[in-house]
Formats: sequence, structure tokens, C-alpha cells
Amino acid sequence: MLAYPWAMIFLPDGRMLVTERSGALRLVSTNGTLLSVAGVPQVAFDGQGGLLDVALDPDFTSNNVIYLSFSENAPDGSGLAVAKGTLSGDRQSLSGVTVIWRQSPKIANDNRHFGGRMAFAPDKTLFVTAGERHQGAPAQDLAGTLGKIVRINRDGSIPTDNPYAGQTGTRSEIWSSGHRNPYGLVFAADGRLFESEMGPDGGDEFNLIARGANYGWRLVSEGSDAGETLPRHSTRPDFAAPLLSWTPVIAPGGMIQYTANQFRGWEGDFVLAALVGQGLVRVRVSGSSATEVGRIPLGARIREVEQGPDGAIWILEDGQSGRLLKLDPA
Ligand SMILES: [Ca+2]
Repeated sequence: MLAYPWAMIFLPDGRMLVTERSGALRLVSTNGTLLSVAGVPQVAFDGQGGLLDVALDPDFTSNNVIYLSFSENAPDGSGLAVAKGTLSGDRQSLSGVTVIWRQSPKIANDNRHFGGRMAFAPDKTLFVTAGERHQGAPAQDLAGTLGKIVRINRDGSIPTDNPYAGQTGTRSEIWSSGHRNPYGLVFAADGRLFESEMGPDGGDEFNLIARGANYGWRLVSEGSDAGETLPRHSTRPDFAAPLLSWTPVIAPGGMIQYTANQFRGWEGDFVLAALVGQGLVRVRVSGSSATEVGRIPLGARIREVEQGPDGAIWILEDGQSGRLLKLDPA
């Protein structure tokens, strides 16, 4: 059993790294043995925070570098952060850990909506989802990184071709704005970036992410928030509308694009872990439209989904004692 498992990734040798939100990074062998990786940064395990995503450097096979996202405490509140470090040859310790990005501002009165998902672009820049920390309006404020997707270089510097780079009063790492709590982020095989995020009461979203676009939160939504019905995306064509939204919510966790053929007919589809939806939700994209094409009920809140080296689908159950499971296509 894993304690609050949140994310996983396959190493080139077939073993897995799994994060536990309570703060441990676990090395899982192909026969299911669990080890802990030493040297992980101190995290703030509180509310929806803790150790969140793990990603491999695009040049991992030569540099052994991994990236971790997590919430951290500071005197002025908690915030999302991203650190990088080098995995040892036996994969059981991390060295040279350096924080390369921090959400701004910190939030002192809430421990929700950190986002925290990471994805590498084909150009090897790192995209990170930063939730709006349950603050709403700051998702529209380009002077901060609440409710944004940010793009940074692997050393934490900011690409000069980012949409707001060098503009006064903006954070140069911002790629897109107006997000609520994005937990899914995938570069598709065609190079386009797709994101899933939790809506409020209704209105979960599956978005195609465009450079510099605003996704509308909390000015528009397909849901209601705290009893207030929000204007729909259709009322504000200046905001990017989701390709697909869900009411009632599925509460999307992790997401992949399935690229194998072990699950027949799924190749190219997006597969979303669903917490409230208690299973997997399969989405097919055609051009710039998307449709839900299937659900796999699994009877538990599913936090994360990943594709194994042989094309199998692996999932993490959510919660205090979640299982890591391999799904059988039959
Ligand atoms: Ca939106």
C-alpha cells in the first residue's frame, strides 16, 4: 500500500517512481517491492499539498536528473515549488537538489488547489500547472502565478520567447492564464499541449492550451461556485473555452495520451484518472474538438494513470492507503 500516492513515472529499466503526497518518493521494482528514495526535499503535507508530481529529464538516460513538484511552507504561507536533483545509479538517493521555480504569491489561508503537474515540451522546456490556491480572481492576475501554466527552462531560467517575457507587471514564466486546479498536462504526439482541470460544482475542463491564452476562471465556467452560477464560456469569446467539460464532475487527476495498441482502439486517445468519477475516462480528440468515448469504472477514486513500457495501463488509487494497479485489457 502507498500513502496518499499522487504521481508515477516509469524509469527506462521498467521500474517506477511513485510519489506519496505525505512526502516520500518510492522506487517500485517490477515485482512490486517498495523502496524509498533518500534526499527528497522537505514538503508541506497539508490539505491538498505535499509531494506531488515527478518527471524525468528529457535527457535522463545520460544525466539521471528528475524533477519533483511539491508544496512548501514559508513565513508568508504555503506555495507550489519545483525542484530538480540527480538520481543515484541504484536509484535510491537524490543529490544536488535545487529548487528551480516557486509559485508567487504564497497563500497563508488555504491549503487547496496547488495544481503541480509537470510536462516537458518537445523543445525540452518544462511546463508546470500552478493552481489558483482556491483564491479565484488571482487566476486572472498576470502579476502572479496563481491559476497559470508556466514554462521554464530546465535550470529555472525563463525562455525569452514566452508570451509575457519582459512585459512590465507580468510574470515572465506565464504561458497561459485563467486556470482553476489543473491536475492533467500532456504534450500529445502531434506536439500540442492538452490540460485537464477541476471545475467548481460542475464544469471540469479538458483544454487545448495555446500560448498566451486565457481560460477564463473565475470569470467564466461551465459550473457553479459556492452556489453562484458563473457565466458560461460562450458569453466571453475572448476566453478559450474547453474542448470538453463535465457536469456532474469527474474530478480529473492525472492524464496520459495512450500511444500503444494493447488496449485495442485506444491509440491516440487521452485517458483521464477520475477521482469523483471513480475510474478512467477516455477522450478522443479530432482536430480542435473532443468527445468522451468511454469510461472504465474501477470502484475507487483514481488519482493517476500512466502507460507502461509494454503498453499496459497503470493506475494509482487515491487516499491514505492507495494501491498501484496494472490493468488487464481483457
Ligand atoms: Ca475555463
